[in-house]
Amino acid sequence: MKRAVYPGSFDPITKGHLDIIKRASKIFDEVIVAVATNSNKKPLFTIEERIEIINKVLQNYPNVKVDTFNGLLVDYCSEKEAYVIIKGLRAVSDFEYEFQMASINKKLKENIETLFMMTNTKYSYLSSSLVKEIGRLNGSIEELVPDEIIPIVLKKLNSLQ
Ligand code: COD
Repeated sequence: MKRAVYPGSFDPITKGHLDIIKRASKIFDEVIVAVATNSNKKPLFTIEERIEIINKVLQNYPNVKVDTFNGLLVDYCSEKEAYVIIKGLRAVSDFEYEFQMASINKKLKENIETLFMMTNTKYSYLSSSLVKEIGRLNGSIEELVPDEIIPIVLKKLNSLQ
């Protein structure tokens, strides 16, 4: 079975993430969307909330699983017998960081490949941070996150104000 891991913070999942997941699910037998629990970023949603949100969005994709991991990504991949890490690339600005990550991951585990997928151009500006900032400032997030999670994101942002 060709299994790939798509790791991230997904705080929250955006239409850009979803586009990568949908495209990857056509290439691999199974895609694991792996939510990192040890991110340095201060999250808006708890890990449990993020898993619930992602499951809601991906309920019609039977070959996509949602999971969490802590520790090194490559160790998690080995444990799951997944030898491909999927990353999304938006712009040149993503490249330097992602190149560094792919190189260190290759050094840590040589049998694991990082596969980069170019963003759909209509989502090339999109990030979870932008969604949070726009929502917090009462802008429309309709084009940015999947429809079914808009109320969840707005409710969470409002609860913090
Ligand atoms: N279009 C396409 N792709 C996108 C878009 C978009 N609009 N937005 C984001 N993406 C891609 C990102 O480039 C990334 O590949 C993925 O989607 C997830 O994005 P985020 O922002 O949710 O996730 P990050 O960047 O915070 O995730 C970082 C990791 C958790 C993957 C990383 O920190 C990690 O691997 N941590 C585990 C510890 C480890 O092993 N570190 C490396 C060795 S030191």
